[in-house]
Amino acid sequence: MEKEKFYITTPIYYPSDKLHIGHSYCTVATDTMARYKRLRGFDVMFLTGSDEHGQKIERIAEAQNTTPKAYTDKIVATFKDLWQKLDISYDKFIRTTDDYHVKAVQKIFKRLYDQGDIYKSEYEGWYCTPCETFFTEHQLVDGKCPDCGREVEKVKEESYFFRLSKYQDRIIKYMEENPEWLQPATRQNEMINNFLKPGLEDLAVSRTSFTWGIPVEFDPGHIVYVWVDALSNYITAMGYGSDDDSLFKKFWPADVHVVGKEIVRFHSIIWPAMLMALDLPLPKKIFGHGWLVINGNKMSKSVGNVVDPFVLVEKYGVDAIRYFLLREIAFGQDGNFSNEALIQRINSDLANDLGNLVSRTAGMIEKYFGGKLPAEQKETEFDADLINVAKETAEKVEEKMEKMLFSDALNEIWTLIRRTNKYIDETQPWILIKDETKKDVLANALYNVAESIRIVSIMIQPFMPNTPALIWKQIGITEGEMTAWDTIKTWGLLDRQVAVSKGEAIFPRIDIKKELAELEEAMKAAQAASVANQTKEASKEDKKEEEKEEEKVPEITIDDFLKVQLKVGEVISSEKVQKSKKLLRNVVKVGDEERVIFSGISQWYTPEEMVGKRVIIVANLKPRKMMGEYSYGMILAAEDSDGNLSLATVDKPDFESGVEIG
Ligand code: ME8
Repeated sequence: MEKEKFYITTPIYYPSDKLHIGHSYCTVATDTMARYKRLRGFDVMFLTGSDEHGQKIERIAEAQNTTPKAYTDKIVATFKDLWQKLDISYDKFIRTTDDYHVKAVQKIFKRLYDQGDIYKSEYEGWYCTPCETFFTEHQLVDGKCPDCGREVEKVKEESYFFRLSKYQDRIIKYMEENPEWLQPATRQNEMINNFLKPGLEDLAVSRTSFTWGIPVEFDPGHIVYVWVDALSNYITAMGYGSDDDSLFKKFWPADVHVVGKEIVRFHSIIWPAMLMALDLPLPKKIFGHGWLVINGNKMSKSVGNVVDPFVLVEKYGVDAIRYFLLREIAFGQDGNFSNEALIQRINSDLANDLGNLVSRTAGMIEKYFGGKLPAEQKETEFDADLINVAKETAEKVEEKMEKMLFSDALNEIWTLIRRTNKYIDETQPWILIKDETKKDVLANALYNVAESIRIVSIMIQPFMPNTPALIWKQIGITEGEMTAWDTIKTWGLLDRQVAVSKGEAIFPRIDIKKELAELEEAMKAAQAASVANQTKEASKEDKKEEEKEEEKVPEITIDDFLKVQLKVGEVISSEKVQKSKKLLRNVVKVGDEERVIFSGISQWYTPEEMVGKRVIIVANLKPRKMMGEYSYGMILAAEDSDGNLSLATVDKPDFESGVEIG
């Protein structure tokens, strides 16, 4: 019987010379899904690649005194190296500089032109080079790029336009009829309300002011807009527009495009419109994941807060990193990255829960039975529940994986791991061993634990490509029938006379104090150069403080004021901090981000009163550790002479959050 196909893609990456763990997140998640589908018997096509054209790359190459192609060749090599280190099992890697892609994009452009979906006109507007995106005047925020906040450039040039507006109603209808198409569901509402309903304008799809791109075949002074070039990769990689389109026929439409939330707009509006114009079916699903953030800011090279994935993999191993990324952050939401959280997860989930379970079990079978369980075994009263939890876990894991809820799927697997550890505590092998007549009960208990480990080891495969084999070695099985995915639903497949060979700990514990101290040391070293300077500054600061005291309310310049970034935030949850009389822990939505902000206002506001309030926050305040957690900003309030407190707020109750005040 022919296998069912599954086509999954990551975005194609801009060649950045600073790859960070945020980039890896999307690819690790996509890889996990691809591995899962392969294990379930699908014929999988997993596509990734590089998005190499555009003015941004042209300028970087120029600055580095090299050609764009030489620059991208170098970076693409580091991509491939990173994907290898992270065990990314892609089936195809497309480069937009590949000849077949260039030719196919030219054909696509020509076809759209011939049929009237692309026409020539003049473009006047704003262009954000880092985002490679055009904006109209009214789309800018404070005259800056609405996506990244950077400067935009005025461009006026002859340009080809794609009739995006023509497809607006069809896209809205499609989204409304297919509410599961764009995930998570909130992203769909955002697209409809913020972009589609206000009206789409035709899209400038060619440039003439630079040359690094795919020339329009019939008008070579024009370069194809980089997003039209890039989005086409999902079909050109399968041979669309080439002499051999058999892969395209087999795999299109894609089952899912996995993309970061900031590029959902391109994938759910421009891409479907292009496909509709080409008379092709739309991808079956688009999943817009959240960002890895550090102290509330998206990890990105321009912010300067990137964490190097090569270093992390080297230090903690690839399986631990993959586990952390998918366990810690609910797929679809933003999640904070910290070394502390990473080490804690490694110690508690991997070393304690899983690692310990495996080594304890192999150790006991070795110690009590010389490495092999006897055939005589007798059931215990605790078996039924363990077996039941294992069965339920198998079902739930599949259900969560189908929805790409990776963190939830891992949570289910860990429920079984913890239940198995509890089963050991219930059956107490160390007591049973003392009673010669209970050897059969002991053997049965250890068998059940080993069988549960087998089931766990199969389910973790999509997430952790290397750990399962280490476990199988310890419980005496090899990859094959016993490790096939479907066997997770059948209890008792493992040979009752399990023969173990205890090995090294699969996840050694990390001394968190020592590790964090080392990291701190490294940070201190980096700061050392400025220490002397700081001391000088400190005495100056003291002086300034005294002066301030004298002045009471010092005058500030407009420049001083502009240093403070005030923003509108919406409190989406709030709770009292247990050990504090004054503090509330608020989660505040500021545009796309969610920040934790502590505020000493619990005497005046209950958590219930806080939720839904639009507050004014100081957004660029250095994060402060309070009650063991960082607070990212300050909520502004005024206190009168009677000690009454009132929050500063905006006077329209539904005012958009994230907007800057000034
Ligand atoms: O957008 N956390 O490429 P890109 C999570 N070339 N994901 C992150 C992240 C972070 N901190 N930083 C980046 C492009 N990403 C286009 C795509 S597709 C036809 C063209 C993710 O290299 C980001 O969300 O800027 C995106 O999904 C991917 O990395 C590539 O980003």
